[in-house]
Amino acid sequence: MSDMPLPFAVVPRGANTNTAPVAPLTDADRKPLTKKDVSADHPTWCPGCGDFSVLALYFKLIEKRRMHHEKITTVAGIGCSSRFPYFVQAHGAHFIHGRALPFASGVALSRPDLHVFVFGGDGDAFSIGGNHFTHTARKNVKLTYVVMDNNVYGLTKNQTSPTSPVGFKSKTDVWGAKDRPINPIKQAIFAGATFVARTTSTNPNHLLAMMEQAMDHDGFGFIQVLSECVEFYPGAFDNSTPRKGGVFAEVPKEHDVTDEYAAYRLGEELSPGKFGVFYKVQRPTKNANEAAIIADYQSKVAGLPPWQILKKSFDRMK
Ligand SMILES: Cc1ncc(C[n+]2csc(CCOP(=O)(O)OP(=O)(O)O)c2C)c(N)n1
Ligand code: SF4
Ligand SMILES: [Mg+2]
Repeated sequence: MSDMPLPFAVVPRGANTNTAPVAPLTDADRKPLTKKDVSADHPTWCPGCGDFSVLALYFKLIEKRRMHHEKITTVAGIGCSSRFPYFVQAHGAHFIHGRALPFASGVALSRPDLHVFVFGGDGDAFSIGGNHFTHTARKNVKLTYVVMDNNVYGLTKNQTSPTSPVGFKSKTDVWGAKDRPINPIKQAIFAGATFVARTTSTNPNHLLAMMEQAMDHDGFGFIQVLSECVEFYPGAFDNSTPRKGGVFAEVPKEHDVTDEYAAYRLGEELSPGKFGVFYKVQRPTKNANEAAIIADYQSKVAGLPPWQILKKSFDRMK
């Protein structure tokens, strides 16, 4: 809740807390943050991992959209991809495996001045976090969820993930995976996401464009980023990488992004499928719905802050 005092001080990592407070600068007065300003620890990903590209484009986005430290919020679960917040010199949380979305929802609902970005992997999103994915999508919480899909569990060293194709050999499927993989695009549309897109770490301009569009969307934005795990599933996305002989085919211009069934059919295409925005509609967000409830209640209780309204509700339940 925005006006509830926090029991701890929140400062960007590396910030000098001893300096006297200065008057807040307007965004126009402030230089855009460059990669140098927002890079934290050296990424510990394997050389060649697709996740590097997603991080580089996130830095570009921060610079291009003139986001500043106090507004950058990067949340993740657990996995190689989920190490993301460690590498961004701003506010963020590396949360529990599969539980990034509930945490991020709390931030997004209580801090309407922020745009929350959530990064994670295919296991994090669709396996252990599958139920959270469904419910965050159907509630249309305003945030951007970027799933770096490498079709494998990378951090735990090569287990079958929910997006691994049939036949994929891993430590958990030594004779080749038998189970039908989930289709993230169809899953997201079906669950109720209001912005659904696919991109790839090998096409930087496209990846940046998708992140920008998702950020501008007023609702739950989901992006599937094909991001190769060079260690445990090399070559997984060669069929969509032109320099490896693959085809990068964009969503046709005539596709109606508001047509749920058309989006679903387009999502049905087999790998590599199309790239771009499959689905985009406007629906009331959880944020707007909650804000309306709070405003309505505040009008009846002489402007109490949200946390006191909550406290009163809990007291009534005792
Ligand atoms: C509650 C819990 N269950 C299981 C694990 C072990 N674990 C850590 S990461 C991971 C899977 C990571 O795969 P994915 O989300 O696809 O991310 P990637 O490493 O491929 O980027 C698992 C099973 C954990 N850390 N916590
Ligand atoms: S194990 Fe795979 S996903 Fe993890 S850092 Fe290495 S290449 Fe990337
Ligand atoms: Mg993975």
